[in-house]
Amino acid sequence: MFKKIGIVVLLVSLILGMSTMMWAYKSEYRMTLNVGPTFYWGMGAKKFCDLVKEKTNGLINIKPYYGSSLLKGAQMTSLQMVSMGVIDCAYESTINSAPVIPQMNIFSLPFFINNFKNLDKMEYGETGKAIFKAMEKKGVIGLAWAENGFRQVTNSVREIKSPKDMKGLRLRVCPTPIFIDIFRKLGADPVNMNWGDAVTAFQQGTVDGQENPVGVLLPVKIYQYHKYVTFWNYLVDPVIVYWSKREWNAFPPDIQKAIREAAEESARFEKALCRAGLDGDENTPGSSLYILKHEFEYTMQHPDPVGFLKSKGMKVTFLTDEERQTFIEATKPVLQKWIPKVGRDLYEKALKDMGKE
Ligand code: X2X
Repeated sequence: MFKKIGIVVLLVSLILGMSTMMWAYKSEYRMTLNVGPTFYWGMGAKKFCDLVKEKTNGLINIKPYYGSSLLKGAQMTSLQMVSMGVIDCAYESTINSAPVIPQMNIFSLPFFINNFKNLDKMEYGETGKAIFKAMEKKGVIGLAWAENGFRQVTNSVREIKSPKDMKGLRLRVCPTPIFIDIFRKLGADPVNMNWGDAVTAFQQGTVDGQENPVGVLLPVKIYQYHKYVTFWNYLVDPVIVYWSKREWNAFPPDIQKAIREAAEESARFEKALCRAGLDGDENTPGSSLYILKHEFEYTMQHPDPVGFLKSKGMKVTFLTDEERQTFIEATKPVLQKWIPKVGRDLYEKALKDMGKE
C-alpha cells in the first residue's frame, strides 16, 4: 500500500517537475544586436548563444537577430526594448544604449580614454560597476563587457591630420547628439544615420566618410569606398551583454550562473577578435592574438588589420603627438559640455580608475 502511494507520489512529482521545466522556459529567447554575423561583434554574439545552449544543456536557446532587425534598424531603441521585456537580451554597443542611460556617453567623450589599458581599468573598475548599477535601475542586467573598439575615421576626399582637413566633409555618424557636437566642432558636416542605411550611403557617395572600429571597417570592405583612414582612437565603443531584468530575476541561480559564464567567455573571445593585431603579436603573452591562439585555438583571418587596409590601397595615417593635440584642443568644449551630462561623479570615477587624477 505505502509502496504504491510512494510510486504515485514519485510519478506525480516527476510529471510536475518535467512540466515546470517545459513551461518555465521559452522555446526561443530573442537577442538584438546592431551588426551582422560576419563582424567580430556578431561572431562574439553567436558564440554567446552557442555557449548558453551548451552550458544549460539546451534549456535556453537564444536566437540572434542581426542588424537590429527586431527594431527595424532603429539601433538607438535597443536598450529600451530589452528593459520593457519586448526583447529578452542584447549584445549591444554602449553608444546605442545612451538614449536611456546617459552615463554610457562616458565612452564617447572625445580623446578621454585613448587606449585599451585605460578602457579595461574603467570597465573592470568603479566606472563599470556604476554603469551596471545604472542599467539595473533601468530594468536590464549587465552580464559582461565585450567590444566594438576604438573608432577610426575614414573618407574618400583627403587625408585627415588636423581639424582643418575635416572642413566641410560630410560624415555619417551614429544617431546620437554627442557625435554631432564633436564633428561640428571639428568643422565637418556630420549626419546622424542608422547603421542599416550607412553602407548604401557609402556606396552612393551621399556621404564622404564615416567613423568605426576595424571590426566594422574590414567586413564592410570600407576600402571599396574610402581611400583614407586616420587612426586617432578618439573615442571607444564597448559592447555590453545584458538581459531583461524581470526575466533574469525569474531564472533559477544555476541558469543565471551558466548564462553569466557564457557571457564572460564569449566577451573575452570577442574582445580579443576586436583587438587582434592592435595590442601586440601572438608571441606577446596577454596580447589578443596570444589569447586567441592559446585559450581559443583560433586563427585570425586578418591578424594585422592595419597592414590589411594598406594592402587594399588605403592611405593609413597615425597622428603625431602635436597633430593629436590640435584635435584635443578643438574638442575641449565638447568634453566640457558633456561631463555634466554623463555625471561629474562618474567622470571622476573614470579618472580615478585610469589613474589620471
Ligand atoms: O552604428 C554604428 O556605427 C555601429 C555599428 O558602430 C554601432 O552600432 C555603434
